[in-house]
Parts: sequence; C-alpha cells; structure tokens
Amino acid sequence: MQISYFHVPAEMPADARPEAAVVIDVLRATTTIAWALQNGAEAVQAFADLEDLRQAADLWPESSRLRVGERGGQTLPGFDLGNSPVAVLPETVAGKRLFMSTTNGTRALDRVRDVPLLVTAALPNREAVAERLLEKRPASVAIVGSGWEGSYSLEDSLAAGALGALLTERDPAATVIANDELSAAIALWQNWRQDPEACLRIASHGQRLIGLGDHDADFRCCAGLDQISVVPTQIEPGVLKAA
Ligand code: 3SL
Repeated sequence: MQISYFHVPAEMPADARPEAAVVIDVLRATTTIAWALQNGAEAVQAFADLEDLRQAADLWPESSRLRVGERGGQTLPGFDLGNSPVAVLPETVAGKRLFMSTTNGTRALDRVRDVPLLVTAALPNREAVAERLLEKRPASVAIVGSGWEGSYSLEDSLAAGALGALLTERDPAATVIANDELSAAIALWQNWRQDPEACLRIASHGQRLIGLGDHDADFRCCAGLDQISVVPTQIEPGVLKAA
C-alpha cells in the first residue's frame, strides 16, 4: 500500500486516483461520525451544501431522521444537534439517519466521494481503520485532512500520523510511506502520542472551540485513542454506514 497524506483536500492532485481514501476531521466531524455509527445510527449522510441537506432530510420519515451540523463550531439554527461527539448517544441516534453538514469535514468527504473505498478516521477508531486497510490492501491510499477553510490543521495531521505509525508497526512490508507530509505527520504523532489531548487543545481549532465555551468533554472524546471498532464506510455517494 502506497500511503500519502494531504493536509487539505485541495492538495490532492486533480489526476490522483487512489483506490482508497481516509478522511480525517479530528475536531470534530469524523469523531462525531464514528461515535454516531458506533452508537447505532442507521447511517450518516454527509452534505457540503445546506440546501441539499434540507431537501434530502425532508424526504426522510421524521421519526427516523436527525439534522446535525455546525458552522464555525456553532449548532445550525433549526438543527437537532450540533457537531459534538458526546451528543450522539445511543438513546438519541439509534436507528436514525443523521443528515450532517459541517464547516470542513463534510466538504472534505464530498471532495473524495468518487474514490472506490472511502472511510473516515479519527483517534477513537484509528486501530479499526488500520485493520480494515490491512485487510483490504488497496494499492494506493490517500489520507485526506479536512483542515480549516483550506488551511492546515494540526490535529488532522496528528491523527494521520497516528494511523501511518500504526500501519508501519503492524505491517512494515506492506506499508509504503509515499510522501513527506505523511513522514512529518508520523513525527508529529511520535511527539504527542503520550498526550494527544494537549495537542488538540493547542491547535488553532482547539483554541477556537475553547473560545466558544466549555468543550472539555469533546476534547476528551476526540483524543481517546483506539476505543471503538466502527469503520464509517461510504456505501453510496455521501452515505456512510458502520462496517
Ligand atoms: O470543520 C468541521 O467540519 C467541524 O468538525 C468543525 S467543529 O469542530 O464542529 O467546529
């Protein structure tokens, strides 16, 4: 497996055709997606555009849908939930389809929706994603950070490095680190692996969340490593299910 990391979707060459893509948005979209599916959500349907989301959600039975989303870290008006991974509890999400839109994470997903194997990763499901890649053995894998409005995000690189480091550890012969961005991300992970939450808190988006109010539970959840077994996997364009 040739594994590359792109800090933001726009860094991916237009002619890149990876066999697999792993989208990461540690704070907080891919952490929320992982926990929602782990807690029994039927699916997460991701939207870059809010009007598209509203139209699709309107067509779904009211009793089995939730509108989930944020802009700038704040819950969208009229939505059922914001983008907090600690809010997607089993009693809230079980059996429901989450119609979700976030500032960066769902846009990153949209950018790679044509990749044959598309999964999302965060720190809590890092090991599960690594195992899935080692099982499927795609020839080329693009790990794609969501960033913040087109710019680098420290926490996405931390998780990309955590995934790259684990793949190298588990199967060094099968894992080829294919770009400098991934080597740098692995070095970042080696630096912070004892205290990933501290890294999330000093990151600029961590600082933004701290500025918005108390997000201690979110930080703890987003920094929790290898806690859940779910691999959110795209089964049709924009629709992720537990696998
Ligand atoms: O950018 C995103 O997609 C969000 O995850 C941002 S936030 O953490 O919900 O503010």
